[in-house]
Amino acid sequence: MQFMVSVVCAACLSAVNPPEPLLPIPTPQQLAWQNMEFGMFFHFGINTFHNLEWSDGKKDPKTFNPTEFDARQWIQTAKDVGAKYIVVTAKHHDGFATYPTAHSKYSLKASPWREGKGDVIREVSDACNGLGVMFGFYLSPWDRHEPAYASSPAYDQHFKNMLRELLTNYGPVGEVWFDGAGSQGHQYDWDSYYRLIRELQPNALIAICGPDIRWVGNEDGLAPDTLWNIQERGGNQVWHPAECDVPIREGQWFFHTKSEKKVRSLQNLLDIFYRSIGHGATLLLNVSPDRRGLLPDADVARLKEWNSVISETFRDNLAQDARMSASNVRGNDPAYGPEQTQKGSLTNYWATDDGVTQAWLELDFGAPKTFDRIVIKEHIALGQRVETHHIEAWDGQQWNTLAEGTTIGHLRIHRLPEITAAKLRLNITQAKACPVIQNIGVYKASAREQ
Ligand code: FUL
Repeated sequence: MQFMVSVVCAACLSAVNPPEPLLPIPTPQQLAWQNMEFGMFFHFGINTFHNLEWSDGKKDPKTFNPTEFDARQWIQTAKDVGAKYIVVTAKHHDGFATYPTAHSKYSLKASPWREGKGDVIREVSDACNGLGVMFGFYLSPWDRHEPAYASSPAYDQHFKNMLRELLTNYGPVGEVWFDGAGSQGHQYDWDSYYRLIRELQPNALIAICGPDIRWVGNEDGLAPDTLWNIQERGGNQVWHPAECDVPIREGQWFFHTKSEKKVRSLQNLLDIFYRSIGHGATLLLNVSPDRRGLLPDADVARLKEWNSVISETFRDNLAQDARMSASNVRGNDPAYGPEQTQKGSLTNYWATDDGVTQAWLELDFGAPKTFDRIVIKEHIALGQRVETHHIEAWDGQQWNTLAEGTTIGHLRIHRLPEITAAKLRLNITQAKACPVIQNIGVYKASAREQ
């Protein structure tokens, strides 16, 4: 959910020092990625032509033959529904490369598609660059075709050869997705893969089997209610934000004919939105290109419907015109005052004095307003702090709790039963250090949400 960005940073102009970062904090690349919130996953390869999720590395490359392949349709659709990045399969577990690698015969060079001269990764990365969408690729470590897989050192070399091609021939790469599936018992020299990525694409984030982005732990698109970006790794606290990957057709990452009924319902996709992005994670939603090489019409229609409902819900922010107050303001300086959360910016925030870890922020609408969605963001550039909070509304006589929550992090959306109230409070009850709140939003959900 994007708030408007204002460029003037109030805290930067203040004589009062900003809060010290609470370590660990995100790298600039992680922070930029977390602000993206939503990406699209594309599984496309030999399996697309066999109604298979996993194949054994023996399917004939001649069966790879999309009839109307158009990567711009994929990326334009992704962009139209709000995705800021994509991840495309360059090689799945079957070993079939969707680009003309020099290191395996099992690729689209051996297919009839464009007489073996096509390159899915080229066209997808070009479309991304043309449309301003961040490009990423999936390269399966597990390989059921490659004979070198039997020997770890030989396979490490093979895998790095492919990585090198993908990291040098296709422009900027934002995310490299290393799937852990099928690799039980195999030794990989992960550190050497990471070094190569850092050397060739220093801005690329390494996801899942990697240090920059973690798997949320399920394929349902759901993040837990309490979501910390901070994780314990090898005795250290590190910033390791979560990505929720989920296919739009239940249980199917690759295209299958006659499976349109598996396209998730609008309400299911809305629930996924609230429980992934709305819990502070990033959502990577898989849409499988079909045998034409296009995103299927039914899936595209559902995506557009979903996006239009979300846009409608979050169009009018009632917090924008509210009178703001707070129990504590850092240094009593308006540069850290609660009004800063109304600017909808990435750099302005409300903060309390050091040592003040319980505080409230109040919104006075001046007249009763009806709402059922509350959006809160921490300024995670300075670390993740809030441990517990709740939302209260004033009924004319007293404050009543509408929702209780734990972490806030990059984003927290509370779905409430519809309520009419003139005043609302965000009450922070426990935090690791003084809270730093970047935005707050109050909305009434679209009638198309149930
Ligand atoms: C899993 C794989 O086995 C699936 O085929 C798919 O690629 C999914 C994203 O990750 O581990």
